[in-house]
Amino acid sequence: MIKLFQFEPAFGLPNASPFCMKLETYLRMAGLPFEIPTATLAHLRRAPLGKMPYIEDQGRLLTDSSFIIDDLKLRYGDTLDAWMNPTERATALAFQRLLEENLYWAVVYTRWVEPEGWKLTREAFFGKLPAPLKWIVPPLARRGLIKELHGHGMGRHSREEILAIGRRDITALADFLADKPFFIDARPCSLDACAYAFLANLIWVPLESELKLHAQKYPQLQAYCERMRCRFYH
Ligand SMILES: N[C@@H](CCC(=O)N[C@@H](CS)C(=O)NCC(=O)O)C(=O)O
Repeated sequence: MIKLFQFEPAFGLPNASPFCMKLETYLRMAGLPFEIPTATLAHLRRAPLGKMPYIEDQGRLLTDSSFIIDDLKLRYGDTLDAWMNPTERATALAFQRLLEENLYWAVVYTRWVEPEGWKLTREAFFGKLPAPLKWIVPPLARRGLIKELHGHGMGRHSREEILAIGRRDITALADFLADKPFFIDARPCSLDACAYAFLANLIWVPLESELKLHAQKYPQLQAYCERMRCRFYH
């Protein structure tokens, strides 16, 4: 059975990491049996690229949610995306990149840099660490994330600019989803695993960030998250 290594559930969500929640959602959507070994930060030390999620399957460790999904498709069949035409595939990839390579960093800013977000993030990811680690690790991790934000480029912008970038992405997602049940069509595809994980991590977290407030202006995004939850987490 596939072992899924990820952070422990937080914020009332399966995972506070959108990448972990994306992979868990994909496994559920594809109907692949998996188990989640007791989540602990110690798993992160075994992670092949130092990031979660990763899986252990048939004696192999695989990492990166997208590479894992590609590998699972090859070995267990592609039940979710096989129906898509090249234009739909290209569109799905473009939205995946918007979520993972751009909106993600605006969300990281609201969670790791803004003081209200940091309070919640600190508790969600490090709340269970024993002393003295729970005093030492969080500020180091936060410093690392701030460095990454700077390296990505997002962190070089002002707060207002970062929020404007995030709001534009959210508006694009809402406009493209419009009144469709799923992102590409009436059928869910693997982009929906990603979109749901990122949107739920905005709309359903107990952090009243400006990005959450913006996302909540679009009833279709809320209805979409509800639809995905009912269909794949029951
Ligand atoms: N491209 C990776 C991104 C995974 C990722 O960024 N994971 C973050 C959590 S959201 C992580 O494990 N960070 C821990 C660290 O950088 O130390 C994927 O798709 O799996």
